[in-house]
Amino acid sequence: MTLNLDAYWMPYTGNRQFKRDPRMIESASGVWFTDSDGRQVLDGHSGLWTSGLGHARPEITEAVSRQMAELDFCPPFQFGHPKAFELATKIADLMPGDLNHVFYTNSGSESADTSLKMARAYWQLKGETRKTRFIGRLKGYHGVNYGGVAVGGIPANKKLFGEVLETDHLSHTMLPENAFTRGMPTHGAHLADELEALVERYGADTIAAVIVEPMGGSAGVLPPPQGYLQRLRDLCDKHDLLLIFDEVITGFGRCGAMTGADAFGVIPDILNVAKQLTNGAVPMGAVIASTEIHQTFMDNGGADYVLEFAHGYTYSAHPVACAAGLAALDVLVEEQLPQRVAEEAPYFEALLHDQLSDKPFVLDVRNFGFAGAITLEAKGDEPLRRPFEIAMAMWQRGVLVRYGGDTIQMAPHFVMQREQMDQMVGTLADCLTELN
Ligand code: PXG
Ligand code: PLP
Repeated sequence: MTLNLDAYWMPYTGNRQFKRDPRMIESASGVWFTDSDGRQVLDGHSGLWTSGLGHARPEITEAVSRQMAELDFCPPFQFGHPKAFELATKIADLMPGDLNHVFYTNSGSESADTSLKMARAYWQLKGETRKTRFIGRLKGYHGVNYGGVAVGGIPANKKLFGEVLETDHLSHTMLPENAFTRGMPTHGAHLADELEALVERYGADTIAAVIVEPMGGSAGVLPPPQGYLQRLRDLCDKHDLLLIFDEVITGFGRCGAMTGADAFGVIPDILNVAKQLTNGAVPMGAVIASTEIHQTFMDNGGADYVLEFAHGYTYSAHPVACAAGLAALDVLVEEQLPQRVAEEAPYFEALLHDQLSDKPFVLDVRNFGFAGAITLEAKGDEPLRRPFEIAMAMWQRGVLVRYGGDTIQMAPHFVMQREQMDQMVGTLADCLTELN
């Protein structure tokens, strides 16, 4: 049977090129995919930043199968099931500071929009009814729903869709003088001071929150400059703005700590997760709020049978997702994988910089934890073409990496062995040389 490729309109994909030359993945195990030709392909991106524990973990597979048979669905509005509470407690225990209250979503995009609604509603409940504006950051990615797109800072994601929120954006932190920095750049903390100018322009009494990824992911791995996040935190405190960290990529181990907040030593008021929460096995996200924010909703809820937050998804706290999340977080903690990432990150860092910095077209190499990216010189007037061509050549040679904008991105599984990292980065180095 030949597969009809016509009906499926693929997300964030060049559909015409894909359907001409499909890259079909049929199974996965550990750090390996098997494609439709039976080839073993090294997964150099942990799925889509999702699957740090390795694919098809039996602990998760078994928990999900058991859950399907036991309770396949439970209405999340007005009813609950034990695993939703158990998982929330576990997540809260893993979060820094007093980030203790977990609101479930089904994706990073839903987490973004949930966090924005939570922030605005918080100020409404406090009587600060004018605090409605959001500050994002250029190159920021907060998913594809309308709120997330508005605070996001990637022009191609915004161009055709219109604006629905009052936003403004801080500059991004990818300074030319930081090119080829290993880990966190030394320059750029001053860019956080732009928040002062925005407060000056709009008034703190009109700004609800600042939302940033502690380490930029989608735009091609942007570790925060040293001191930058702390300055943002201080300015948010000074002007009474909520600070939201979008940790959809950095949450649960990627930075060599449980969260980006832990890795960089700065605690937000709201922290968004998705992806790694279930190891990618079942869609799930969450927004974790501080005690103060949660309590504000509870205190203003009116009669106790009346809902405090008019928000939620049919699939919030889905039992199968909760089972997957419980199993995934158990593995993450028991195998001490955030620590393993921290221990192995220097090896990955050295590999990236030593193997790639001197290769043709490479304008920058960036890394932190188990995240790495290179920026490539435009091919004529086409900045997107070279990363695509390189990634296709790598796929031919049995390594999957992500291409996006003018970057190639790598995200080793937390369990990846050094020889597999060697293969991944070595294949990239070869392709850069040979496609010259
Ligand atoms: N916030 C952040 C920080 C993300 O990285 C989302 C929100 C949206 O999550 P969902 O689950 O709605 O896709 C993300 C997702 C890449 C890449 O190339 C990264 C993401 C999505 C697609 C591609 O790095 N991150
Ligand atoms: N659209 C319609 C017509 C619906 O009935 C619902 C949910 O009941 C939704 C959208 C929202 O779906 P979800 O809760 O899965 O986000």
